[in-house]
Amino acid sequence: MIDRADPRELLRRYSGNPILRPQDFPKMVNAVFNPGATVVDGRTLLLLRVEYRTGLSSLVAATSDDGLTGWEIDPVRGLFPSSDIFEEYWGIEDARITKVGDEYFVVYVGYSAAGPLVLLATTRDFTNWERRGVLMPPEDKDAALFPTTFDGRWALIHRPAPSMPSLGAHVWVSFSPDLRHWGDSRVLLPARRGGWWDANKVGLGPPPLLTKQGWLVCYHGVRVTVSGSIYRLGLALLDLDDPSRVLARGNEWVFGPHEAYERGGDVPDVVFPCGWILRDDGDTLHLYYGAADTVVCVAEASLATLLDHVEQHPCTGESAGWPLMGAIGRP
Ligand code: BMA
Repeated sequence: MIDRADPRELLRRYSGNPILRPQDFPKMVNAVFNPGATVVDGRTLLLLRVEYRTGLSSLVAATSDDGLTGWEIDPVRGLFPSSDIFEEYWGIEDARITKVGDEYFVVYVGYSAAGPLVLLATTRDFTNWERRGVLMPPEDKDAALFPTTFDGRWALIHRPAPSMPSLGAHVWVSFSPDLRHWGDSRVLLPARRGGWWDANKVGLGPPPLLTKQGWLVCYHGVRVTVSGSIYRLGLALLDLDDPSRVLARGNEWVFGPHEAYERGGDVPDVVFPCGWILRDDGDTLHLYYGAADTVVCVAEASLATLLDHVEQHPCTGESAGWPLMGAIGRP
C-alpha cells in the first residue's frame, strides 16, 4: 500500500489507532464503528455501533478517562433495538449525541422494515431511555440536532435520499417547535457534481459544533470510482442565529482514508465520524470515526486551524450550489 502520510494534514491520527476493534468485545462481533461521542461525569463516552454476526447493529457505550486509552466497554449502558418496534426491525445505527441541559439527545438511524429512518431517544445516564419516535421517515439518515433552539424552534440536519438518485443526495435542515412536527425544510449543503470529491452524495458527520465564528459542520462526501466509493470529510460554517445560512464551505476535503485500517475492512476506503469532542482548552478537538465500517479510530485537530481552513478555502459561485440554478424558465 502506498504511504500517503503527510505532516501537513489538519487532522492527525492517534498513533494508537484503532482504539476499539471487534476482538475487544466479550462476545464475538463482526464490527465496531461510527461512534457518537460525548462527555459523561468527566469521562469520554462513545456510543458505538456494534454489528453482530447477525448483520444487525446495536448502540453500545464505551468509556475512557482521556478519550484515547483504557477503553471500558459497558455491558449495561447502550441502546438496544427491539424487533417489536417497527422502526428498529433490522437494528439501529450511527448515533449522534447532542447534550441539552443535563440530558443527552441521541439521534440515530433505525433500520425499519420500510427502510432507514431518523429516530430520537433521550437519556441522562445511557442506561434508561425515552424513545421519542420518528423525526424523519424513510429514506433518511446522517442526522443530528443542534443543542439550542432558534426563535423557539429545534433544528435538525439530515440527509434524505431522493427517489431519483441521479439528482444527488443532499444535506438538509428542518425545523420543529416540539421535536415531533418538522417542516420549513431546505437544502443546506448540496452535493456538488462532476469531478468534485463531494459530488452526488453528502451527509452530516458529527453534530454541529458551536464556535464564536458560527456552527462548524463536518460532513462526508462520497466519490464513486470504478473500484468502489471513497468517503472523505469536508467542513462548512453556518450562521449562529440562522443555521440554514451557510457562511462558508471548504472546497477541499480535510480528511480521507489513508491508513491500512481505513483502506481495508468490510467497506474499504471509509472514514465516517459521528462524534467530536472539544476539550477543556477550547481548541483541541477529538474526532471519533469508524474506519472501513470495521473499527473505531480517533484523530486530533486544532479548532482554530479548522476554522481558518474553512474560511481560507471557501468555494464560491457555481461550486457552492446547484449547477443548473437559474436555468428553469429561460426561453
Ligand atoms: C453510509 C452509512 C454508514 C456507513 C457508510 C459506509 O450510508 O450507512 O453507516 O458507514 O455508508 O458504508
